[in-house]
Amino acid sequence: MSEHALIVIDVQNDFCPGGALAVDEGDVIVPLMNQLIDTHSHVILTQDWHTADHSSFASQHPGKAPYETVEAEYGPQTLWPDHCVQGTKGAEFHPDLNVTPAELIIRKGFRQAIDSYSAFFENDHTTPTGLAGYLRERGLSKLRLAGLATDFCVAYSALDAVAQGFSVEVVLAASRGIDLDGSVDAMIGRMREAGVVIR
Ligand code: VGL
Ligand code: ZN
Repeated sequence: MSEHALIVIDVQNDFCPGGALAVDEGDVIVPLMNQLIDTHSHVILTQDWHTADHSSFASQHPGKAPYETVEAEYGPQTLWPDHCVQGTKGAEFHPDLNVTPAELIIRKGFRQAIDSYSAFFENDHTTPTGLAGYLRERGLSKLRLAGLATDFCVAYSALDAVAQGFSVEVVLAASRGIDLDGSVDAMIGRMREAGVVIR
């Protein structure tokens, strides 16, 4: 069993083919993710969990379309199709994901006025989710991250994790990206520069 804590990012129906914000091949990672889950003694899941009127949804901004950007109080915010609404099928984990061994599920993006890509901080980069404190109290300093999407929730989680002093690996084979204007390559570059080990 690896001593790394595995953090499984947002493997939810809405990020898989047929979902509201489908990531290409988002479902293809599930068998490999299940192998990773089997070989880690600490497994943590994250779950994007938005209110139906969430401010990151283009539907809440008259005249705006998905993938456009608005200026939020905390800075620029990309607008998305409605996705991962609390209590819906789309917000559920992929049905084949082995969620049973998970010791913690961190939900994020549940406050209407603020999005949260990172598992550690909301998009204001100051409101903590509590995950860093959890990991520290449990003595878990080595993290391995994978999931959806490489260039958003995986990348921002990895960047925050190194900034918080954790040792961080991202497993690309068990991740897939949204890729807006080359954002996958850009975010992989930012992660490497910050000291994230890309596997
Ligand atoms: C995500 C966009 C909006 C992600 C979540 O999980 O990467 N991306 N909400
Ligand atoms: Zn979201």
